[in-house]
Amino acid sequence: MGLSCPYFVKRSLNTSTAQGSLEGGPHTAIHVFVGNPANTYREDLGNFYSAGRDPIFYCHHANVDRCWYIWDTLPDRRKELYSDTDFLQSSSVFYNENKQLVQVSVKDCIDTKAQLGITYEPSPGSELYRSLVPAPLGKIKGKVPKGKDKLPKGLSKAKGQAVQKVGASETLSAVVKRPTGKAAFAQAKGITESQVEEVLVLEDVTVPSGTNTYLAVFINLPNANKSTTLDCAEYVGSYANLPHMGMSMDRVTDVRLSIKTNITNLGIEDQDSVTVTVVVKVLDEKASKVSVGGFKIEYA
Ligand SMILES: [Cu+2]
Repeated sequence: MGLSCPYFVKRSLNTSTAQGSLEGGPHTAIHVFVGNPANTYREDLGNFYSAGRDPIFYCHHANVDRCWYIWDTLPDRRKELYSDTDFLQSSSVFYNENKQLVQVSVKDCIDTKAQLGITYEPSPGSELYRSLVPAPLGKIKGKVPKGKDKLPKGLSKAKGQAVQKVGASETLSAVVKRPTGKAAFAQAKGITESQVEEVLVLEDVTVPSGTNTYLAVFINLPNANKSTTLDCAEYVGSYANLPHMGMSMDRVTDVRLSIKTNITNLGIEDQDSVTVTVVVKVLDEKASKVSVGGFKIEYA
């Protein structure tokens, strides 16, 4: 779907890497929200090393698997073969029910039904979610503010690759151009125009080591803030970071979020650009700053 990238530590700004949207968004957000801020390292669920001590860990990860399955089996999803050998051969080591270490690679468990014997009951909640068309909140519906002058006071505008700091109580907005040439892109990829995804990329999102973070991203809602509801047409998605005690490295990653259904639900297909607003909803007091290197929108 173009929402993911090879998953490795980003060592240079020329390297494109991003966590999967499911992992970096709803998966990690639960860790951040359930972890106890009264504990030094937000144990149990809020830190990588201790998360497995919380019984919720197992329900939560089973549900993440279920979300993947629901997405993977959507009838209208663009099917792409899982062909990347780095992905298929990546593996983890677990203890089995007999206390023996076993190594399981992605290719051994990618087909949950055939390889693991797992299926999921159809859930009325999933159907509700699939058919949900959230309403727009913004008063600027149908109009994108053009340029810095039109952005509300107090918001900074991202300039190219310049690093923008997003503080604990701040938001960051930028006017970002949408791509052109959808027909040619579709033709080159051998898909129909309606199958082309439009992906918002927050480039080089940098989270200082040991920081619990939750960022919410909106389009065409420059006044969005910490209290803004997420069940609106402007809400695009989220990115959360889970610290790992003992790891002293800033995390740098691109965050890729599909804005295709937002564009449709907002009725702004004919607009050349959108206003992107990043809101920090959770940030450790211990942490200094989170920054975003730049914004772009591309087809996938
Ligand atoms: Cu987890």
